[in-house]
Amino acid sequence: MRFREPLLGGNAAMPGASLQRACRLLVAVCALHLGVTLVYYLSGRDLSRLPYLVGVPSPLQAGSNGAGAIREPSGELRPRGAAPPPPPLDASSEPRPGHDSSPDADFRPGASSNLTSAPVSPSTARSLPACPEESPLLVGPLLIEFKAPVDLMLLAKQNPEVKVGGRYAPKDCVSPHKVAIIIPFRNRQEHLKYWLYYLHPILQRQQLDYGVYVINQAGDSTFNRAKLLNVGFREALKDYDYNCFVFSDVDLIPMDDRNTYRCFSQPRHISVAMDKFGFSLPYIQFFGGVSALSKQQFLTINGFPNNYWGWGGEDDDIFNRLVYKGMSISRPNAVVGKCRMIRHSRDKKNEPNPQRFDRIAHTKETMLSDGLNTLTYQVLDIERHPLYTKITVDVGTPS
Ligand SMILES: [Mn+2]
Repeated sequence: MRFREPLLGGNAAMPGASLQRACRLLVAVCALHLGVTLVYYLSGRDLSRLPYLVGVPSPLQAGSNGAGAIREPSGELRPRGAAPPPPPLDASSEPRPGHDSSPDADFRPGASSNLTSAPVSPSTARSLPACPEESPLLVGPLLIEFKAPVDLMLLAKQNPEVKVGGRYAPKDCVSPHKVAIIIPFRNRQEHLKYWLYYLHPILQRQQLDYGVYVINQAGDSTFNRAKLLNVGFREALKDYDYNCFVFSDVDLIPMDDRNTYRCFSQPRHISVAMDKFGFSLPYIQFFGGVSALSKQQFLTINGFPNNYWGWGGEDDDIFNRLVYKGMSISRPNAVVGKCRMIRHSRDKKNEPNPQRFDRIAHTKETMLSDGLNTLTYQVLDIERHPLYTKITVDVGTPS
């Protein structure tokens, strides 16, 4: 600093006017260089598109991020919880720019990956940065209650960024978490409405690239939760290259949006502190309610068992499969992991399964001969609703 003062002051502190002029020139060149570098940096670090982007406010800077990020969470802390993100400044955020199929792709903000894809419109081609490790949109504890009825039409309007079939991906960044949420289902439309009401805003704030799949068991024979989950895994993969699967009961709602519905290096148990169990685990091996497995983790255990008919046991079988394959369970803490279950009476045709204890005792032998590799079912119907995809399936009857 001290060296420059005489220069900038213009006093004849230095010997020789020509030397002084040369120094000024040098400073000017440096300033120009700095300026140009800054422009390159701010224009999305995409060198090839500089001429196009200069002077065009990038969506990242131009408010959609800020406005969305700030307004959305503030509404969420209050009872009117599911206040949706405000309507986006739509910049043709059409389906997944430059999608790539590697499950754990490293989404660098660099331009190269997108330049290799087919010619597309400028806004689609512009490379998005990777979403941050932890979403800045999270608000923490949520008030969850089941009083006011939910209007699905209104709810869809409140979630304008959710695409038909219940698909969503962040507009401003690329999420590495391509999550299919699989909900085993039969005759619980009222519960589903609450689930959609609370979860869509949460999942969007978690910056996940997700889709919601309701797997509806046709007919009225005994319910088979685990088989429906297997069906969901297989059917969702026909839609999109999901790399993570969250398996959720329809009546469980997280009470804290820091409990991220995504996958981890080990299988994740998500519903670790249910109100039903006094906000703690009923037993240490408990893996029921809501859990998340990466595609690879799911494949490693041959999926879930297909032969647990009626209530109970299938979650313990899944836990055993994971342990036998050398995995451990990842969990959030009991504060972040709090969740509410919608109170209900036992469903018809979902009586406790008397065979469950015997089956759980033999997981090690049965897991290779019962699972994804023996899964058979018949899809009867696929409905794409605004906030979810409903797949009605015939899973057969107990043999
Ligand atoms: Mn329940």
